[in-house]
Amino acid sequence: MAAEQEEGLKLLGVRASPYSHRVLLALKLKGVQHEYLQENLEHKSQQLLKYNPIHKKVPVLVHKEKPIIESLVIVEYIDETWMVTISCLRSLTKEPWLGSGPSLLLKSA
Ligand SMILES: N[C@@H](CCC(=O)N[C@@H](CS)C(=O)NCC(=O)O)C(=O)O
Repeated sequence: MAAEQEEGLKLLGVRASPYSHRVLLALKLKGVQHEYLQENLEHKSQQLLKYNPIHKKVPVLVHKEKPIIESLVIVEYIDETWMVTISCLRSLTKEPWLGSGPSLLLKSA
């Protein structure tokens, strides 16, 4: 289910952009696989112009060909779309000394 949801997920961003970082961090925290497409704001790509034709800004998250713009809106979308998988919690469950505690956290996340 999660892998299916992640199919065709692209992030158009710029490394130096704090807004792009906000989105990257959210994807990382949730452990969501995606393709990162580095933009050059001096020469905006056809993809950026296609997916954000009015503002022509990054970040843009493209999920199943649907563009989502504005970093805070994107973070909210990520949070609502990938409710359960939080990679840092997932890795905690591999620690034998933690028992089943984090599993409970995962279920309620
Ligand atoms: N409010 C927007 C701000 C996005 C933004 O300003 N992005 C800048 C890069 S940091 C950009 O794409 N600028 C290109 C331009 O203005 O032409 C968000 O939170 O996503």
